[in-house]
Amino acid sequence: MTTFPKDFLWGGAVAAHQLEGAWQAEGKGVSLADVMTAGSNQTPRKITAGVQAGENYPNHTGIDFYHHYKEDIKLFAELGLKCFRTSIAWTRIFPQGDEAKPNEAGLKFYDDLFAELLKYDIQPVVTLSHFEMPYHLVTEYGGWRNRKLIDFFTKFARVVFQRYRQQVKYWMTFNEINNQAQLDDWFLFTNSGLQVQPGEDAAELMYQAGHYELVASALAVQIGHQINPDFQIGGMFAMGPSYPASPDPRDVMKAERTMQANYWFTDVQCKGKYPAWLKQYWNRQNYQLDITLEDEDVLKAGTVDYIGFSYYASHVVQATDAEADDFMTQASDTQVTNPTLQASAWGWLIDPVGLRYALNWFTDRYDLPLFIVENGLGAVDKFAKGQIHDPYRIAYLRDHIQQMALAIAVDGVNLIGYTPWGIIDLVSAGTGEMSKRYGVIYVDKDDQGQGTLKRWKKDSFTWFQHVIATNGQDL
Ligand code: BGP
Repeated sequence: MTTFPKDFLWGGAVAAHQLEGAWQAEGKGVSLADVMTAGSNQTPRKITAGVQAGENYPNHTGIDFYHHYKEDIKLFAELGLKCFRTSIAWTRIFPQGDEAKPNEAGLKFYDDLFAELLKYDIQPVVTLSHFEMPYHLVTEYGGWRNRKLIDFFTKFARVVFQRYRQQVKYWMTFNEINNQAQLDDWFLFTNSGLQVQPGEDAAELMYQAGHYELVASALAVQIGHQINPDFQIGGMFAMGPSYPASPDPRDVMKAERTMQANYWFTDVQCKGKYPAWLKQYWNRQNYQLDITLEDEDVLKAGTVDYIGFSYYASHVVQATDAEADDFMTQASDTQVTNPTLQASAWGWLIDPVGLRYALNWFTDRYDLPLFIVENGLGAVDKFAKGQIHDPYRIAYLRDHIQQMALAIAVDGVNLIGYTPWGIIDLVSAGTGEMSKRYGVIYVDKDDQGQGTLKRWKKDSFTWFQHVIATNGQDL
């Protein structure tokens, strides 16, 4: 059975704000993540109005990757990684977001980081915007509700494309751009820097901001290809398939609606145009969106080269009478449990077959190369005498890799790589916890920010090392 191609990109994924720390080093500006406190499974993170004294901001220190990256990359090399997905912190390059000139010290940091990776033949894979835009763009411009953001973002993109045109081949524009479709306050803020004001329609605002991001992304694709025609520039989507709760056709329709409502961003980035149902929906809602004919041409000309996506869990949805044609009903309102699956300690349903389903769904719909740029299990690990036994993580990764192998060998899916999330423990984006760990490398730091920051290999490190060494043959 042919499974993983010879040049398959086994890797690991992180985002700058979740691990670098050094939040004020060498001119770095304040990002969205810098104004979010630590939360927990029970307590949501607070978004504070600027950095406030006396609050706990875990992203300020992360795991201090900024000062430890050489030692960490050495471990990645030992693990056998072929690629490493990270983001470039926008605030290191343009601290406020609207400056005329970039911050040279910030650019230099990524010169050094990428050089260190390449020294070990580890390819950097880069996300341009991963929940960490400059906070100044929120306070001064209202985030992505403002068309000016397109210029600020494309300027940032041009600068880093130009600077790293020899070092980086695989890029992604916006991390999980589709999360905001759920209209959750946290996602609206982290994705788009939006804070809904009294009297505003959150959905209309999200559509407007999303449109500007899509235009910015399409322009970035074009700019990138001009700078280096070999660049592969992808979209990045949060994929969590929605299954119908029963064979009742209304549940099946509900699942279809939920998929449409969550993946129209993907339609635009891959097909270059909005789906028909969405335009009808905007008309029915009487939304007055600023979408010009020129924008539509930009979207057409800036489709992505591949689909990057995260996959953690699937969902089950159930129809309720009132909502048949309301595309904005949040999936979570009508989610029901799935008795066939186990959940993680954070309630995320563990569904390896759902990953194969997702790979097929993307392929059937868009026929583009696929790159799984996040997947993994957030769990509490026990550290004892320098050892971390994490068979649950090994089982999770193994089961998902098995489904990837089937999708390649049986279904003919064009899957180019796999970068498990949080390959080294880092700050959780959703809760700000350190104790929600994904890594195969353990970092000694707790939720209160205490610890030596020493790195330790978990059992999953040795296991994943062997998986990569055998190109996924021996799981
Ligand atoms: C994705 C984000 C990541 C990441 C991951 C795990 O949504 O792209 O930044 O953190 O989810 O989520 P969490 O950290 O909340 O467990």
